Amino acid sequence: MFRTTLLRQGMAVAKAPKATTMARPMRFYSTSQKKNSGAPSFAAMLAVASMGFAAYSMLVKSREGQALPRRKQPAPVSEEKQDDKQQQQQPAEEAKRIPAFSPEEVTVVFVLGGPGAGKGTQCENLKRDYGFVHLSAGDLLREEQQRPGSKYGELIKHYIREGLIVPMEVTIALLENAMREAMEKSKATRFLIDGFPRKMDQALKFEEVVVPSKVVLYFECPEEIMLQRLLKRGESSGRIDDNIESIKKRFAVFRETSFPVIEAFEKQNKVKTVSCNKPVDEVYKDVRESFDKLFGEDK
Ligand code: UP5
Ligand code: MG
Repeated sequence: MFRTTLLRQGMAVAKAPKATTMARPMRFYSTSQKKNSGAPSFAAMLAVASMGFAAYSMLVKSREGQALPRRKQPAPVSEEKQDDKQQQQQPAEEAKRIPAFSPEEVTVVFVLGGPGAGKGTQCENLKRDYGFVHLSAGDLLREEQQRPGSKYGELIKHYIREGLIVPMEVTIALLENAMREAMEKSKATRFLIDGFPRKMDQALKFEEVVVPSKVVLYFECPEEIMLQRLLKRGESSGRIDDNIESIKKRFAVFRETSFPVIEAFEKQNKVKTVSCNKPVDEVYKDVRESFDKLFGEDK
């Protein structure tokens, strides 16, 4: 629905900012390296802000009239006495409630880690074994970028190539719509949100308007290893960001902007860290240990 509405809007594509930071050779991420990863111009900020407002209006509109899992409300004492008019108003009011989904009914695991850490690879294993729906924010953005007629195509392409973070309104709308689709199609209630949130404001907004996350799975990996993996994948992936220039920018943004998100979740005791510097099967063994405790058959 977001996509259809998007098409009808004819909104101008924002002139996107350029990345200004380059990666320094380093192995580990620490709290002492926080810097601004790009200084957008005033015009770009204005364009993004108006795009964000429009995207959110669409998101709210897209919720109207949809019956999906939401926070359970205690029945009002006078429920049986409500007149017809009041009863007609209720569904529309409920549809606008935020967060959109109840954390008691919908489980979200944020899967985070540097570029090439192995998030997508491990999510596919988890999808198979634990009945999760795997939603990669990067895949959803690439799909939107390639969709013929997308008003956001050029903007997304620029941000991805520069390793920058696409304005959250676009990503959150794509994620929420994909969650709804999966709920409608297969009554899905468990979601792996791969590669999102990458910025603190994204984390706060998603948890406010969509659903609070249950746990954060963090794949820890040295940059040198991730670099080798991405360059190897770049030989055949066709991804516009699997080249040395883009990879350096992606690393810098992860280090400076995305890693603090993991640190913030850590303070809430929500993070399960798994080292990725070993073969896929061995990494998965460690992931399973955490998931069996959290989501095993008896859970
Ligand atoms: N591989 C995996 N595990 C291995 C292992 N244990 N041993 C040996 N090899 C292993 O794996 C990468 C490669 O390594 C593969 O070839 C794999 O076989 C091998 P993969 O599972 O794909 O790693 P992953 O962590 O998913 O790497 P990816 O490149 O997808 O991570 P990114 O976070 O960089 O990419 P994403 O698609 O999430 O985002 C791309 C861009 O989209 C971002 O840079 C940003 O511009 C934009 N974006 C946003 O703006 N907002 C968002 O919310 C999300 C994305
Ligand atoms: Mg991935």
